[in-house]
Amino acid sequence: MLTPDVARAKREQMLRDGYVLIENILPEDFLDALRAETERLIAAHEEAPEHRFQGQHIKVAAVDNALIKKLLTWEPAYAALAAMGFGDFRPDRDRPAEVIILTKEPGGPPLYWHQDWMWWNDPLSLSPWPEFMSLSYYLSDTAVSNGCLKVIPGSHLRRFPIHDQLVPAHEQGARFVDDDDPIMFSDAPEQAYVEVKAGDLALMDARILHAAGKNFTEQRRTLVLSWHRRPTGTIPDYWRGEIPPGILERDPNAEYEGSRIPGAYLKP
Ligand SMILES: O=C(O)CCC(=O)C(=O)O
Ligand SMILES: [Fe+2]
Repeated sequence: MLTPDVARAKREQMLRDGYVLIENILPEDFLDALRAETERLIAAHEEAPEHRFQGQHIKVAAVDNALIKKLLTWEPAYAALAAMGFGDFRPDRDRPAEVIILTKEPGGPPLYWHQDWMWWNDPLSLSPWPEFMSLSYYLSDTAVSNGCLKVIPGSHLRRFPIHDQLVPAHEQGARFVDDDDPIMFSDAPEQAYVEVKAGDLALMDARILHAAGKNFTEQRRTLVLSWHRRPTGTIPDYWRGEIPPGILERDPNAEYEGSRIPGAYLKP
């Protein structure tokens, strides 16, 4: 269990940097069961060419899979979130509770720089606290050698030069870039590597710029990721800071056209 001080420090890191690690959330027997289940699902799946930078890309709904249901209701994870003030995050309400199994295959390519926020026209993009985050469980230890995650801390709230040089994420273009694209696979001066132990829980604000390296090892590096959202239009109980006028004045009934391209709401 996180002590109140540790939980607060982790929340502060999440708000400031856009990511944080919560160590040792899944025990070894649960990890083993997830390894066996993901290997079974991967064996029955054919990796689509457009997913090669993300590896296998398999969506599994909790209603279809007891082990995934167990993961998406895993008490130690949700207790840690609650201790941090993130107890109102739930699996994304726009679709059934699900995970995405993502991999780096042995020798697999790096993943391009991108962020996963899809509502840059919505003033919610100004939120100083997270509204939409990924919960990521890596099933093996990660390091630069097997293509660990890298992030640009603070890039969820502030525009960095690389924001204006990227091809938009995933289906909007990045899936089709050349393997040697000099920007999409670059080392950014501000980047930080996120090395994890199997069983840690990694949280990322959907707005943060992130990428992953090439897997130089002979072992598959598997990640089970799920998107979680808090109730839109509410202020978190822990928030004591100023509330951006754009958030206060946001019309909850307006239709904001989706966009993966950070616009005027992301300021330098
Ligand atoms: O492979 C990883 O570590 C990150 C995956 C990711 O960010 C994505 O597929 O959107
Ligand atoms: Fe991502």
